[in-house]
Amino acid sequence: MPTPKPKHEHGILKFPKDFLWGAATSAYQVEGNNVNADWWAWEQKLPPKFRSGKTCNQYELYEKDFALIKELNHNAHRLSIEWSRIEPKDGEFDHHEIEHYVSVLKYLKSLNIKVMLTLWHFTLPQWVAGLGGWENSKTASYFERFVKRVAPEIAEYVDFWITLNEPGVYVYEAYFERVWPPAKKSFWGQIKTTLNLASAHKKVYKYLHSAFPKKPVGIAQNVQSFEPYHKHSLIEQVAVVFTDLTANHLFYFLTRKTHDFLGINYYFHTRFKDGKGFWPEIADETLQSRDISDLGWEVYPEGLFDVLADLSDDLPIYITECGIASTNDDRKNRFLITYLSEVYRAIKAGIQVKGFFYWSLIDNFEWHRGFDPRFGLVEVDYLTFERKIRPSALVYTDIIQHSGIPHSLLRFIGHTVDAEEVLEKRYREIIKENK
Ligand code: IFM
Repeated sequence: MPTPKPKHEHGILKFPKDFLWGAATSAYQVEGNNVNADWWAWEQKLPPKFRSGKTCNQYELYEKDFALIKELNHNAHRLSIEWSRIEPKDGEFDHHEIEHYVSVLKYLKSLNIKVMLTLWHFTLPQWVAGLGGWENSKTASYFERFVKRVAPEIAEYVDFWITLNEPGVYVYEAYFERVWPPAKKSFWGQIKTTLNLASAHKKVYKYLHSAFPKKPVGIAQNVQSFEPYHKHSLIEQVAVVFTDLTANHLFYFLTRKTHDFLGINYYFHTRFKDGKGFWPEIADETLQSRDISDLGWEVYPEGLFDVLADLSDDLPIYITECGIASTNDDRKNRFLITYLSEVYRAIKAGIQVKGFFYWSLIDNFEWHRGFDPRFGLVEVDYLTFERKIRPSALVYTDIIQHSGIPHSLLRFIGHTVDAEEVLEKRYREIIKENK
């Protein structure tokens, strides 16, 4: 006879058996010493606090980090390779660095982890930037040449390819906010960059797809949940439709028919509020007393369901990034439980969500914001490079081990429950080792 459930306890919110559970990183943000990248040159002009330096030193410590992945029970991992290491000069490939990545990926595979590999995550070799970066139409061919050189050497250790990470965010930060290189005010620069990124994706997709037909290819696109502040404001509705089309759908449209899956990175919920000007303003979350991360980004799990439903079509969807910068681990716990509950809801609604990669496995270099934002499931001490598993990492592990969200964790929503107390019973060993 099955043991009856304790009173008031419901069953686990079960995810599909083959669901991918993992976390994501990018090479420049965790490896350290990427001296041939355009970002490196750019950082040298900034105060020391904003320079990546050795960041988490994952270049040397990757085995340690991958052991953590295993310990935390992830069955998948998303990471990237650094173009500027592999091709530091035009057409000159560093065999030593290719070998390094072969070792990295081989090790990850030996742990029986599904590997999702990003080929471009915001940084360019300095020589490419010197020739005009993504504004130069030849960059798409340089990128294709790089991929054709490296992919055959690493393909056996890769399960999914991501050609580009967040092309729209790159254009926004580099040409609109101008806080990333090339930090240029140029409308045409934005247009050319967008089109050249789209062309790069298409070229590389075609190559990878025919060379390695069994390995799905996609991009990781940053998508936002947009809403009008006032239900009946026409101009706010117009702003929502326009921004949804340009920010969420345009790049997919420019690269249509060259995706085997949709990779989506979800962080933002934006409300447009009619203000003094012609175009609505973005409403300030802090003024609305909403729950926010250490970066001031709103915690809005429902938006994840919204973007999944908005983008859902015939293709499988992987949530290639979703995470929170917070030193308050209770907030991180609630984040994981509530956002994953939305993923559960989406799957129940028939949306083909196949995996979730929390951003990020470890704390890392958050671009122009430096090291203060703490996104990691694992805390990094930037002086000693020591890693320490946060209790929230164990909440994620608990979900992974249940292949769903158990009742004991759902209790966190709306209540303050001491995570360590709940988890201690299940993960006494890991908690002890990390104290
Ligand atoms: O750190 C970044 C990552 O490089 C791309 N997606 C968003 C993350 C958090 O800002």
